[in-house]
Amino acid sequence: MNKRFFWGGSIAAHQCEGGFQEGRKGLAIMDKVTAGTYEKPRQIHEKCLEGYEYPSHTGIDFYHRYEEDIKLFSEMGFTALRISVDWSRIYPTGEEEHSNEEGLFFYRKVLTALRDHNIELIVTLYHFELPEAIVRKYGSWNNRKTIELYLKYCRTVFKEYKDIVTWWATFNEMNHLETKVKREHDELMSYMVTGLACSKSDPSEVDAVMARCTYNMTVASVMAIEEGHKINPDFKIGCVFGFEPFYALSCHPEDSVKALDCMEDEVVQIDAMCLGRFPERKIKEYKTRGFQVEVFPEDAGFFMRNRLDFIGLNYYASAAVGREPLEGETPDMYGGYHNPLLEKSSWGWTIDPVGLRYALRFFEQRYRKPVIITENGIGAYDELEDGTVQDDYRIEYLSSHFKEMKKAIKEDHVNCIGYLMWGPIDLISATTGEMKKRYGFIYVDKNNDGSGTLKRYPKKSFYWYRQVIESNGEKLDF
Ligand code: BGP
Repeated sequence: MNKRFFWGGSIAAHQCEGGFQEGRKGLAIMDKVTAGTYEKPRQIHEKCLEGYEYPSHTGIDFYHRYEEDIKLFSEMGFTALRISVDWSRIYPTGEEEHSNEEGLFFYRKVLTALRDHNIELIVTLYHFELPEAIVRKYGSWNNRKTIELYLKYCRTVFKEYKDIVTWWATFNEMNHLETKVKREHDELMSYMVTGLACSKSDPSEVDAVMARCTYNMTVASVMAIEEGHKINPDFKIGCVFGFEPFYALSCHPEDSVKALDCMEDEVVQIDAMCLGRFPERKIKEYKTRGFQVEVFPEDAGFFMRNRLDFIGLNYYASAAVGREPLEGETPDMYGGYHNPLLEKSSWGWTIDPVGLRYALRFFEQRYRKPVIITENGIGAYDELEDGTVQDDYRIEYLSSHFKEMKKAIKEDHVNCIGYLMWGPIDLISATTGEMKKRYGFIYVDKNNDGSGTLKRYPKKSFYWYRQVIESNGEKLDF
């Protein structure tokens, strides 16, 4: 493994910060989503109501405890941490003439603390954090006005931190719009990515709206790359995608074609940002389906001039598909079915370490770009006993994935330059809104109903990951 390999973790503002009414932060889309559980879906409210728990309001209180948390990451030997900046802390409604100094000051403190601990900063500019005023006033990414507002926000953040941040990601997982949202109009997923809940849109319009959001966000990403490189040509600007390899349910050739179709859906925007043009196959599809997607003549130039410096890969699971839907089976988050040969996590996510190697190879063959694994991990029920958690299951999950990542790097010569574990400290689950779905090396004493001391406790995996990092991925035993 390269000596400068990034070893660390990823967190997102709305899942950890809290302090939602502090520092003149505006209301963001996830501030209106309630807590839920695996069985009880999160609700999206028009306005925050009395008597409901909205987990983003308090998060794990990273807003006040970031110093303590960064110290713990440093004790594990992290060489990189991916955080997100919450747009609504910088421009509370998206439209202010001047940026919010308090918001910029907060992130400067966090970034400086990371720097002081020799932790490389990787900053995501949009991780499901959109000022809700933009949704109400302009209809979110369905309107090109949002591109303009996003670029203004990006310019502010790029300029403000140009001397301390090199690594940026324009968006997190916008590609879900082409998977679960397109196939099943998944409400929470469409809302997380755009602030528009599919089920609340006019059914005859919803596909066209999502197609426009897909296109506009993709253009916004390449435009932001251009802006960023103007501000500092040394910036490394990437984009983060959720990717699930699809296997064919049988060796029927058409099942294989179906699996390929599903993977192609997942990479529409990666193709656009790496290959220099928005995929022709999509433009044709939009036309055939009668959607009016506004394509400006200058867009082609932005795609051509601005390619990603790296790809961020969020990998959790693989899935299987066949020609026909499987009777009685519910498709997963990306629209695939559970592979009967593999185990599932307690939340039904397929556990497939080999899928990580497969995904890395797929990316290498298609794009030949550096890849950072920007998210991976397992959500599990943890028991705090005597001030720690014996989380052998987490260690087992991670070490099996590391073995496959190492094969991809050493045997397949994939250019993977870092591994960032999702949620190195327990935080709010995005899809279920609960605390009980824990990923971390550090346990946070907080319950689903918001109660708890918020005290932090290193788990067994904390010491194990430290040994992995210290040995640069060589010592995986425990
Ligand atoms: C990714 C998101 C993260 C994170 C992760 C795990 O798709 O980028 O924000 O939450 O999934 O999902 P969950 O928290 O629902 O377990």
